[in-house]
Amino acid sequence: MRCPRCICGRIVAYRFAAGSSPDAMPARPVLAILRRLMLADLAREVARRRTFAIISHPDAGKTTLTEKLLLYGGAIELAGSVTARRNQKRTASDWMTLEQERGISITSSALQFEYRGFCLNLLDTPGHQDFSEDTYRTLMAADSAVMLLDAGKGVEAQTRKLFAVCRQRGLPIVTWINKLDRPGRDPFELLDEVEEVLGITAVPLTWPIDSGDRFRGVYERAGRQLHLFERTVGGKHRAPVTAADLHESSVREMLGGEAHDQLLADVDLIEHGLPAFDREAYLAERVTPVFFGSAVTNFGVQNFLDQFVSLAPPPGPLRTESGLIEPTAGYFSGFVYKVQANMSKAHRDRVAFVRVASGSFERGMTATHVPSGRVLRLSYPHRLFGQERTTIDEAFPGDVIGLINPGVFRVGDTISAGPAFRIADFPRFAPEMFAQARPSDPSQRKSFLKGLEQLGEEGVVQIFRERSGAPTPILGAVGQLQFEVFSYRMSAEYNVPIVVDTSQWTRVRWLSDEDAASLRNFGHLVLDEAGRTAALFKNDWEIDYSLEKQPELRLLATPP
Ligand SMILES: Nc1nc2c(ncn2[C@@H]2O[C@H](COP(=O)(O)OP(=O)(O)OP(=O)(O)O)[C@@H](O)[C@H]2O)c(=O)[nH]1
Ligand SMILES: [Mg+2]
Repeated sequence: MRCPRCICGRIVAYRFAAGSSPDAMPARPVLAILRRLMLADLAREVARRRTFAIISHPDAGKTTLTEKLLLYGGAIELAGSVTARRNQKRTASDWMTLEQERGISITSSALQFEYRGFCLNLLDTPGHQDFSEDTYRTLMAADSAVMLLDAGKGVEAQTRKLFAVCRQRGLPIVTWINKLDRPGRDPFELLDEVEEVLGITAVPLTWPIDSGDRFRGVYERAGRQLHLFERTVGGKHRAPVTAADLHESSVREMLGGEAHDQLLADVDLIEHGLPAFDREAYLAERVTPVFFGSAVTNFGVQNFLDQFVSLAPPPGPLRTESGLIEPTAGYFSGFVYKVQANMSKAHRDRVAFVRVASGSFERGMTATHVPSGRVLRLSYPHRLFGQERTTIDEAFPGDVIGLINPGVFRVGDTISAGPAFRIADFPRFAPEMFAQARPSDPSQRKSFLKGLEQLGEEGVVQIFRERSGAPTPILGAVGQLQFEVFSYRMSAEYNVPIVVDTSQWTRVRWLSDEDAASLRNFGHLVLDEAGRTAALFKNDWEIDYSLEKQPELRLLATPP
């Protein structure tokens, strides 16, 4: 007499174990017990979840580390390689053809896997600044972040920006210093740089044993032990590891006297000269714990994962315009942080990535799409794994579920089976580049408009229309690469080669219809995707001049 859903199954068993027939039980106490048990289950599921984003400057190795975490989590058997040759297995997270051709991440992806009783939701993000809108929004869905540094380069420009966004969002940050298998900078110098440039105390939890060709493994502070690794071909399998004592003679023989002396001196300095790690200070974003390793050879990945699951915070409350929503609130709620069209050739559809914020999600449940007020039955939820998807029956706070988007969901939308709410401070970017786009073959206008609508909904570029009614749309982007991705995907996914003519506008300001009518000097009037009026300007000077001549104008840098 088990219900197919695990929670109810346990209740049925409980009721019969208590020796009473279901009919004989008074309805209310049973419901109260059921509710209590469901909430206890929910609290347990929340406590074992870790939802985190991997961030860094381009090329530091985020996708490679993602792949290795999946390998150690048992979610994949063989790690692909970003640089893999054609026809070899590719990484799970860089699934888009364009990503594989260029070896860079263009779009963020969500991957879920289990590790030692924890359920991890890993969000790989693109490092390139042209895609930072996607990265910033993905950070809305994360409870903490892993920041990668290239050991040869230290803190780079884009890392600084992303670190600032994490700070703003209140995300605790773990640091992974990568590429130790290459000649890199001195580890102490790197820690100093983190502290000076980012203004956060860096406390190493592991320490590299030598570097470059001679990188042999890491010293783990928690167990005061060395973990010595062996390389595997192409880093495709887990690296065999042996634990050893710092002072063992075999270790000295293996490393050589000089390197061993250096390691002893380093460890002495770390243990006696640096502050002890304090998890509360990490959660309060005053401290970043630092791990050293090499994602490509798998060195240090397991130590990292073992410690990360107990360090990183479980899902926290969601900040909304009407206050906080706790993950253990008794109703399902979530928000869309991303929309992606045509993820697989087999399913030419649009998927909304929803981060569950509170309550349990069950397949087939109904919830209100807050912006439209429509009640939706959520019948086909998916678990996403890069490009792959499987239907799921339930999900909990911290999880990312994919909902097939029948044109309803837009980025930033909320869904709730309880009270309606809106997210506070959802990141919105004003584009700084504009271009006009048209199909190379005018007879393909219908397919062109379909692609325009779907890729616009996804946010590949922002779409503006001429207020005058002229038919050529204007694309807005934060960076040039967005136009290239748009053009590539129009051709690959909608079969419409297009011509993109870059225009001279670099600024957009939103304004009321009255102000638009009175605009005298500069400002090319357009409508954004939601039909709001905006004006395009060539530069800041044009805006300043307009405001000087018409001080009554109200020009907004982000949509109202
Ligand atoms: N030597 C060495 N190379 C690495 C390591 N990790 C990654 N790489 C290489 O660095 C390059 C970039 O790696 P990715 O994982 O794509 O970097 P990414 O940070 O995801 O890049 P974007 O997503 O485009 O920002 C690839 O050629 C990797 O093989 C490492 O530990 N050691
Ligand atoms: Mg990547």
